[in-house]
Formats: sequence, structure tokens, C-alpha cells
Amino acid sequence: MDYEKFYASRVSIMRPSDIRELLKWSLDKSVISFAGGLPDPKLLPKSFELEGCFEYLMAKNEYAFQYGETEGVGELKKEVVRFSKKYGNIDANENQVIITTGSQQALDIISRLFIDKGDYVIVELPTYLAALQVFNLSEPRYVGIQMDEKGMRTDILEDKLRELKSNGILPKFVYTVPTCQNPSGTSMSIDRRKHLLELASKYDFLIVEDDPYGYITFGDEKVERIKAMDKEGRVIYLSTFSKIFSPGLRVGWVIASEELIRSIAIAKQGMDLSTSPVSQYIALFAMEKGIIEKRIPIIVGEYKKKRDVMLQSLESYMPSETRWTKPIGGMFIFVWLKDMLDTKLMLEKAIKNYKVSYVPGRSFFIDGSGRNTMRLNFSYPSEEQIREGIRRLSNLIKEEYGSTS
Ligand code: PMP
Ligand code: G9A
Repeated sequence: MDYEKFYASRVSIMRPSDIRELLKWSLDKSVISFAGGLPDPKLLPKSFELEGCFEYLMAKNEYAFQYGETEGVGELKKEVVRFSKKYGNIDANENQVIITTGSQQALDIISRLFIDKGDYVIVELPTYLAALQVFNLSEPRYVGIQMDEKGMRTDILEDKLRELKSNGILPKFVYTVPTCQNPSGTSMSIDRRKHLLELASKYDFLIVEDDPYGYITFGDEKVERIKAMDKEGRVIYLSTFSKIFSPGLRVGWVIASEELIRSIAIAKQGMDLSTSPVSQYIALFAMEKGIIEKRIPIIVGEYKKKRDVMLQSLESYMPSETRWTKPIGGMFIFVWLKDMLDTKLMLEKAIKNYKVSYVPGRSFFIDGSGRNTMRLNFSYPSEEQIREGIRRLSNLIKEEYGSTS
């Protein structure tokens, strides 16, 4: 059957995600996977934590198993408000919150609400692949802003904004993952966060602050949410239960002005009516019982150990002319190899011969750069797998360096 003629034209823009394509390797036990951004399987909810949850759901039967309001379960929104204030210093009321089917749905809604074909959207270089995947469907024009160890170079952003303005162009929004970014692991400095807000005000654009990792930072560094400093209602803040509890629930949240929440809710109505009330009540149970607050320090402790093992292994095994980021939290380290190497071309050899996988960095860059980069995830593999996997990867890289020198 030739289905081509039935497809809408947007189907030609759809691309499979390198991350999702690589997920199958996380199921092959012989391959050590640094690819998917999966939480540690040992840190998924435990039966003792969820004891009583079924009875709780049954007690809420007529809500949990019924259709729910698009904006989300009221009590869960209250918990999100409390949590965001306590851990993120964000002031919000319940009407400024909407529960989404993961942050991924929020990205989809943002794409539909704000991007007309040809609109300008500003992203980091590199940026989160699945955000690009969903924004692409609205056919924006991207402007990519370089990053360094302090996150997005807002000085470069300012130059670009000036240039765009002189051509009569105003971008719709800047998309940023300012804390422990996916994929680079980098966090934006406080000065740059403030600068970004000043620029948003001066050049009149919105900021989409995507923050799945801000609650799992390892040290005493205080990361002030951009949303916490937002005086004008320009920041649309996204977060999720995926990394602090369970991605299988598919529950995330958005905090934005009441006006924007109303538009987001209307867009969401036509997508899924509401996020699964069963999932929302499980998240509520975990919030009310303090399960999430108890497990955050455990996740932080475990991931910190894994990050340290990965950094030490990179230090011990990697050949010179290889560099990497040193994240203060989250789940990813980003690696740069010698310029002439192409990590996408190396991947097959990595998986077949060296039994190790990673995400080639190129797909995270909107400008086609990053061929010599790779993203390594440290939350999913065990400490032993991290040591062994980095040893294998280093051997591959040494072999590639040998054949190019
Ligand atoms: N944004 C970023 C930056 C992410 O890393 C992820 C998950 N990998 C998401 C959004 C999507 O998360 P969720 O599971 O909440 O849809
Ligand atoms: O499995 C996914 O697609 C979510 C993880 C994203 C990532 O690896 O960045």
C-alpha cells in the first residue's frame, strides 16, 4: 500500500529521534548504554513507598478513574505550588499552574501556541533534541546561541537580537534548559540568567525555561530559577516528575501567567482532554506522603557518585585532545573529540565492536555543527558499567585518533 499520498505535508518534516532510536540498545544487556536519558532503574518507585497507594486511588475512585479537568487535579496543583516555592523559590498560585502529560507535551503546546511558519525561535547550541523535534513541526527559523561553561552566551544573544531588530525581526521566544542542561550538562550563571531576563524585557520576547534537572543538583550551588526572578510574566516554566519520581507516570507541570495557562489549557483540551487522572493521583500520593522529598536526596547522592565515577574514568582513560563538561547535577556529560571525527559515523563500531552506546552530538545542534561531539548519560548505567563503558569508549576513540593522525 502506498501511504505517501495520504500523509499531510508536515509528515515530510517529521524525523525519528536519535535518542528514541537508540533506546533499544538499553535493552541489550551486552551493550553498555550511555545513550538514553533514563533514570537509574534502581531508583524507580519501590513497593514500600507505594504501599497504600492502591487503596488511596480507590478512595478517590470517582476522580482518579473519571475524566478530569484539563488544568489538572486541584490538590496536585497545590502541591506543585508548595514544592516550587520550597525547592525552586518560585512564587505562584494554583491558577498559574497546569499539569501536563510530561514536559514533552508542554513543549508541543508551546510549539503550537507560539510558532507560525517562519517565526524566529532562539535555542542554545546544543539544545534538547526532542524540543527541536516538536518545534520543527511548526517550521520556525532558528537562531542558535553558543554556550560555554557558564551556559548560554547572552552577550552573543544580545548581538543577534540587535541584528534581528535592525531587520525588523522580533523572535517569539528563547528556549533554554538553564540548569544541568540536556545535552551539555552545563548550568547558566546567575548573571546570565538576569541578563537574559533584561534582554527579554528590552527586546520583548518570552523565555521558555525547561527545568527537569534543577531539583537534582549535587552541591551547595544555588541555582535561582529564571522564573523566580520574572517580574513581567515572560517566563514559561516547565518541570516534571520524570527525574524525581518516575517517567512512566508521564506527569509534568507548567508555571506561567494565568492568561498563558488559559491558552495552554485550550490547546491541551484538543490533545488529551487531561493528563491521566490515575497518574496524577499517584503523583499526589507521592507528594502528600513526602515520598518525593525523601527520595530527592537519595537520587542526588547516587547520581553524584555516578557523575564522579564517570569524570574519574574519563580522566583516567580518554586520550588527550578530548574534553568534556563537568556538570553540577542532572544526568549528562558532553564530550568533544578531535575536530575531524564524526561520532555518528563511529556509532555502529561503538555498538557492534566495543559494545557501548552514546548519543552522537550533532542532532542537538541546529546549525549542523557538533559532529565531533557525543552525549553521555551517567544516571542509567551502574558504576561498574560506567568504568568499563568509558574504558571501551576510550579504546574506540584512541583507535579513531590513531587512524586520523
Ligand atoms: N525537557 C528536557 C530538557 C528533558 O531532558 C526531558 C526528558 N529527557 C524532557 C523535557 C521531557 O520530560 P518528560 O518525561 O517530562 O516528558
Ligand atoms: O526516552 C526519552 O526519549 C526521554 C529521554 C530523553 C533524553 O535521553 O534526552
